[in-house]
Amino acid sequence: GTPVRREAYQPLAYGVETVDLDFLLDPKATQVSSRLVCVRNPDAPAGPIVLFGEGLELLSLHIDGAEPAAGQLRKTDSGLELDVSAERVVLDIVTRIDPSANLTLSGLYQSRGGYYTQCEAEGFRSITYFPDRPDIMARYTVRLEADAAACPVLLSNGNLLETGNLPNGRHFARWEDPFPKPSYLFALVAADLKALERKVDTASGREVLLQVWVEERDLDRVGHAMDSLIHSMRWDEEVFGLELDLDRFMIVAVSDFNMGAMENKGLNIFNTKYVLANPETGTDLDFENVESVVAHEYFHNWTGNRVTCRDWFQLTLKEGLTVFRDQQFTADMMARASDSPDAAASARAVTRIANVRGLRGGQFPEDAGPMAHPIRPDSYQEINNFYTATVYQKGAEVIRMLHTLLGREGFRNGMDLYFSYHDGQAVTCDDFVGCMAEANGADLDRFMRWYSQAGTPRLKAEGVYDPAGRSYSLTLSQSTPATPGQADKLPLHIPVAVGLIGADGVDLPLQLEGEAHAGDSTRVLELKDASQTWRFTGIDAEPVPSLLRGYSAPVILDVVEDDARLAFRMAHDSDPFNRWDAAQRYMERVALALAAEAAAGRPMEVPQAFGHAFRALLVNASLDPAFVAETLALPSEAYLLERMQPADPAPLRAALIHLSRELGQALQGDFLARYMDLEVDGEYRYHPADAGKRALRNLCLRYMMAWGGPTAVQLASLQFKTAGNMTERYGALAALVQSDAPERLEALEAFHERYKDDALVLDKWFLLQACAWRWSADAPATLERVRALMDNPAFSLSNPNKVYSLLGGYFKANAAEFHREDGAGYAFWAEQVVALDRNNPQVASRMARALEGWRKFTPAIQARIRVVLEQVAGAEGLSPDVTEIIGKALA
Ligand code: B3K
Ligand code: ZN
Repeated sequence: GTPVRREAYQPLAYGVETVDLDFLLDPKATQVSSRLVCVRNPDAPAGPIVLFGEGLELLSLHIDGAEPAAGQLRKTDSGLELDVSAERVVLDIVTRIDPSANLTLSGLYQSRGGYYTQCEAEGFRSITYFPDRPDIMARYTVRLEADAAACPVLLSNGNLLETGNLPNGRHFARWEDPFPKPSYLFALVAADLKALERKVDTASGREVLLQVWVEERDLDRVGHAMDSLIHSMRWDEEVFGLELDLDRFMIVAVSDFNMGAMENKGLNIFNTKYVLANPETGTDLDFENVESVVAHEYFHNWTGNRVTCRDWFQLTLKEGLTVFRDQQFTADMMARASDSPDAAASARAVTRIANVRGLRGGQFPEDAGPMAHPIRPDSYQEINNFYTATVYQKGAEVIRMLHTLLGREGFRNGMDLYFSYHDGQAVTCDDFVGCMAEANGADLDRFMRWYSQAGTPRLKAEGVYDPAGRSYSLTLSQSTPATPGQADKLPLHIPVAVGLIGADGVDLPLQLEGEAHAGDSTRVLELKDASQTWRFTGIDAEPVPSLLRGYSAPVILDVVEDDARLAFRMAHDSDPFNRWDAAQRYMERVALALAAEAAAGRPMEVPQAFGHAFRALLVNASLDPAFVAETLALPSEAYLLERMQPADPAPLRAALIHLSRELGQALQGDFLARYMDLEVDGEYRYHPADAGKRALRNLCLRYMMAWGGPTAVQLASLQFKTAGNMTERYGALAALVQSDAPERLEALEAFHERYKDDALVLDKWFLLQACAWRWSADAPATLERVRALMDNPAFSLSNPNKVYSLLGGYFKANAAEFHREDGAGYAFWAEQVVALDRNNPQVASRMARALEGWRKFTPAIQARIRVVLEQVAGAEGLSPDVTEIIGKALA
């Protein structure tokens, strides 16, 4: 379709003051009655009342109680327009919809016999006619009526006013949300659910009711979500002074859901994956994810709901900020269990590392491909395609830079000002940054370019030591590559946290030219021009720079560092993030060099020095195991493919297999020793210290298995059989899947048998097989396995979690198998994208995106991919979602 443009924003002539909804829920014929009090917006140009509607059957419409006059009501491409002259009119609209036929999982749909809604971004318009835009904020009351046996629980936003029984086995409930909200935050649930409940006091002493609603059989898996919710409430009170504003806060878990969760006011709806976790079914990572998604949605109550977005181009206003908040929360949760400041710093770094891994593996490829867009896009064809890593993850990095530039207190002052000016409003990113600037007397004009420029900036650093002057000059230069529609880029305002390490491995105190004395050993330099130089004085010998500490800006750092210097920083950098980064850079260098050898058909050899640097971290028992696990884990293939020019998955995979195998073999004794002494005794608890040990232990097991000796197979089998929790069981299975030993199939089989009725655990089983590498030439090909798994009774193309695990795992996390030379992976992709698109365009579009970065590959690979891109482009009845992705990929 025609793109929507940010510049074209116009307020609507009529807003809505109150909405009264009445739902007569029925699987095939749900009747929705809506009464809207529409009010003329004095700040908007004159115009009709605009109502969006999609796939609705209009039963009746009355204006102030009367039928519309001739010509007063018009049908448009997107809904209805109504000409009225009064300042204030009451509309009564009755529509009928068919939830059972709605497989898009947007709007009102059914899942396992219950009714659920998903309205962000534009789902409300497929429930009823409405000015469905985030700048239309109204107060809602909702009446729900449904079959009492099938749907004993009836929920909507806000406070419960009344419930009652009706004839014919029906019942009803009435809800009222006291806060004005945009339609995308509307929600209802009618289903057979049970709740875990807690009553807690807010900081100001108000008692609030917390509920987590799940199917009865899942009640033993909700404790962690409830704890996470309570921790989130406390954190937002303590760190931002923000309290829950409702008397009741509900979380509902549903197993058919397009994304992670949704922050509907007072009624968050979650994918079961981010609610349910107990030691038997969830890994440490699941526990961590539940905690951070619960926090994320809860934090939206202020950053998103109380202050919302004026239009969807401003999405990062709420998403970037809320991701930043949930990242800070997770870091605090990790650190609070630590027993020393160093341990706390390392724990925080582990969170930061996970954030940055996500950014590099997910956002960098997006920013380098045909979908590259600024965190505040200028146009889109389908808004659902713009819930991206750029808007979310890079958006969070932009907020983090503000935090770095303004400091913790300055940032908090900016937040306070933001709420004091904009509570209850729908605003823009300029409004947010404006508050940050005003509260701090800061000039952030140049900083705003982060909102308008796409592409990952390159930061180049060159240092020159002057022995005579005892000074060290650091020159930082920046450039941003061209992206689609943006040929020329301007310099950005980039905070670069810098330290200088002395020859003894200890940080030097830093004194910039012109300063009276030395200060901290990490300094934030503010690069604003294309190139700037800073001179550090009082430096007795050439230092080793440690740049971009804590990853202070979302850029690619380009600095000449030889292997020895990387090994030095791996051993000594006092900034744990940079210590990890040094290890990753070294590993990347080794992996890409091996891949080049493999591509050229030459033998691969792992440099000894790398093995030594790797081993030094492996055997260092004074380091936090969680941190060590991060430093020794391979960089993601997605990220390495981005760094490889041209990208070529097969030799890269060969290199990674070779590297893991060589390390596993050379360091077998060390891996085994660490494996043995990292065993966690006692009952499972989700605790960062225990989780760190399990993570490193599982990593050791995988390296041992990569080498493949009999001890490895024995250990993995034993761990698999005796595991007392899912982290250990799944860790062992993941290791076994790397081998060709018969134990591999036995374990997969046993796992399936044990969990065949457990949807979420089976998702892991599907994922593991979809992502499996082939460790030997005669291992069975993954594609055939994936196809066969689609016939498993537990698999379903209409359940997004299943699709993300099996198909998403194969398309997005198994490059060497997906890009197999005969093109069979691509043909499978085309077939599945088209099939998915018939029912669920959002899920189809996510899968379609697996090939958008096709131009980074070798010419031979590109030629094969072009064929299937064109094939999908020519498919009949393609959704706008997939059309946009494929169109941009081929442009
Ligand atoms: N705001 C939702 C995402 C909605 C996606 C719509 N396609 C979840 C979140 O970011 O918290
Ligand atoms: Zn969000």
